[in-house]
Parts: sequence; structure tokens; C-alpha cells
Amino acid sequence: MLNEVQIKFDAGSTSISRRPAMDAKDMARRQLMRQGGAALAGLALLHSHLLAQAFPARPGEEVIPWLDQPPPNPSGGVVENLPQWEELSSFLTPNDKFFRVAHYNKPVIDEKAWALEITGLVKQPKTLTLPALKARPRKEVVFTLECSGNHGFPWFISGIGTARWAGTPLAPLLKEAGVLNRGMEVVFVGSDAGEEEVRQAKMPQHFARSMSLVDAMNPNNLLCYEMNGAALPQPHGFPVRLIAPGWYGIANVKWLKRIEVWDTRFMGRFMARDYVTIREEQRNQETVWTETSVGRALLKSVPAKVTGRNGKYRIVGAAWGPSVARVEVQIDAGPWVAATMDRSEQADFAWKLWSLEWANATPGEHAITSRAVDTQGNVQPAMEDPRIAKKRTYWESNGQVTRRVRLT
Ligand SMILES: Nc1nc2c(c(=O)[nH]1)N[C@H]1C(S)=C(S)[C@@H](COP(=O)(O)O)O[C@H]1N2
Ligand SMILES: [Mo]
Repeated sequence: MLNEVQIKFDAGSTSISRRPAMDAKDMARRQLMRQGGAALAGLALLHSHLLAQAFPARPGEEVIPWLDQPPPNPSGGVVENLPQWEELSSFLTPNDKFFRVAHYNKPVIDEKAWALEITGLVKQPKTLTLPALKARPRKEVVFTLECSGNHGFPWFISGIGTARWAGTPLAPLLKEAGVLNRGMEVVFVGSDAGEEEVRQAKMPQHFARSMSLVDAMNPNNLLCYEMNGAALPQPHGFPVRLIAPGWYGIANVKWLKRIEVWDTRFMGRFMARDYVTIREEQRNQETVWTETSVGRALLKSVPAKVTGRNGKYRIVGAAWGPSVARVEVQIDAGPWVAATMDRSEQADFAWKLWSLEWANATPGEHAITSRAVDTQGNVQPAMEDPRIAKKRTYWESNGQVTRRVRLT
């Protein structure tokens, strides 16, 4: 069991078969294990500059730390800067509190030497410098970016953040470049690179992800050069990254170098080998195994923190994914109770913060679970739901999250 916890997030392209399945029972067992080793000491409440105070600390309020603290991050620099959920005190995540994922190197790019190429099956290939991109129409989007590996491991539970991203829309640029009729796939290539091996062929490869032309032309997609009012920070992709609202983190290619239009599907590591969800499905009498590329974000929520004041407790959390309508909270084995959605900050592609006044809280240990419900009535699946329990890879782990807390 302990070895499982140590498994690296980034174990390479051939590792799917080596990775043990994360099933609901595993999750429950790990959660039990973690309760013992919770490191509560030194939990610092960081009073960082708050960008928007959706849940400002109330006078005299204290945060009750979760008992089930995640174990240390073993990813060796692939995943960095994971915040503690208890720190959530603003709708926007400050840049220095925003998690980071980099699968290869982390290039430091000289903006003067940099230009973005748009090439491949286009009539008019383009090369755009940073000033040229900034001279184009500017658009902002508040978007919650979640790594699809978030909640795939006990240590990886806060790979998510919300920022106000600014840049220029991608679609008009592709239009100006003039995509040829047979162009059907748009490949986004980063400046970072590593070595990949497929069937004994070793090759250098840049980080890359693709979208269908239809998805790439979505007016929400930005060539982004600004994050929360600052120049896009180096670890988040300076000078320019793709921001694809509504998609998991992996689609949001950082350190963008080239955009290529192809007439065939792109089958690179992060499209077709890693970030592939394998699921066992029951269709009538037949068991079908599906393999799908991680793409659009799924419905999800978490309890973020419990605060106490004068013996009264409040649970605060976040919910995201397509069209969240409401959130329900369960304490121990009690009934599901509707949370209050925070209406002070709202944006189509951003998380929604919620809270619940904890009625009749009793001293002792408690389990808190949340579930998001979308406008169609779809409910965030329980960990035991076949959609989660019969998933054989760790990505897209949008099952309900339970946290544990002790009240005195
Ligand atoms: N070029 C490049 N882009 C990338 C990655 C990467 O390794 N290289 N990681 C992706 C993944 S897996 C995630 S979750 C997001 C994380 O974005 P952030 O580091 O700005 O939080 O970036 C995506 N874009
Ligand atoms: Mo990711």
C-alpha cells in the first residue's frame, strides 16, 4: 500500500499497465491510512493579497484543519505549488498560490527572440511576435483550470485554481491564416521537450496537444499572455499559452511555440497514450472497455474548509465543471443538505463557491462529503459509482470527495 502512495505522477508513456487501478475501495483504504499520519502542526493560514473576497475571514473566525491532510507530493517537480484547501479565501487564486504542472523542462523564454508560428494546412502561414499579439483585440476570461490528474492520488487533491486570463482570441487568427478545406486538426506545440519511446523508436518530442478544427475555432479560446493582471508568469507558460475554457488543464498548452493545422488526427503522448482514460462499461449484457482522450472538464465539487466562530461552524467549498446548478453536502451518514451558492462572483467557466452553516455540530470526528448537481440534474458520481469505480486509470477523477474534521 505504501508503495502505491509513492507512485510518481509522471511515470512515463508506457506506465498505464504498471499503474494499479484506483478503485473506490483503494480510495477508502488510503483515506483511513492518512488519518493517522496527519501533520497538523505548522498549518499556516496565509494572509496573502486577496483578489476577491468571496469568503473573507470573519472576525474571530478560525479554520479547523482537515484531519486527512494529503501526504507529501512525490512527483519530483512535475506537479508544484499545491495549495492547501484550507487557504481558500478568494474567488480568484493568486498567481503565487496557483498549482503548476510541467511534464518536461520548464523553458525560460526570451520574449524578444520569441514568435508564434501558425503553419501547416493554411493559405497564409503567420509568424506573430508578442507585441503583434498584444496589438490584436484583447479578451478576458475567468476560468478554473483543473489538472485531470487531480484527486487521482492521495497527495494530489488541490491541482486546481481560478484566474482571470487575458489574451487575444485564437479563432480570428486561424481564419486569417485561411485553413484549407482538408484541415481538420489543430496541433498546439510547446517549447518544452523530452524524449519519448514508442515501439523501440526513441525520439525527441515537444509537449503538444490537439483539438479538432471545430473545437479550436471556439470563440472562447485565447492565446493568453496575462494572468490575474500580470504578465503570464514563466512557470505558467510565458510568454503565451493556450487558454481553452471548459477543458481540463492538459489542453491548455504552455510556452506555445507553434500552431499546426493537419489533415489527420494527432496521436502524441498527451493525446493518445498518457491522459487516456480507460473504463470498463456495462452495456446490456456486454462488458465494453473504452479508451478516451482526456478533454472537457467534468462536474465536480469539494469541501474546501471548515471555519468556526463562537462554537458555530461553517463549511465552505467549491464546485466546477459544465453548468453547475447547486451543491449538496452530507455530514457523516446524515441527509444531503443544500448548500448556499455564493452569488457575489460568477463567471461561466469559473468555479462556484458555496457554504453551509453546520447545524447542531457536535464535538468529535466528522466526515464531510459534497456533490455538485448540474442544470440537467446530473449528479457528481459517488466513488462507488461504476463511472468512477470501473475507471482503470487515474485521470478524470470527479467522484465525490469526503474530508474529515474533528470539532472540540
Ligand atoms: N507546454 C506544456 N503545457 C502544459 C503542460 C506541460 O507540461 N507543458 N502541462 C499541462 C497540464 S497537465 C496542466 S494540468 C496545465 C497546468 O497549468 P499550470 O501549470 O499553469 O497550472 O498545463 C498544461 N499545459
Ligand atoms: Mo494536468
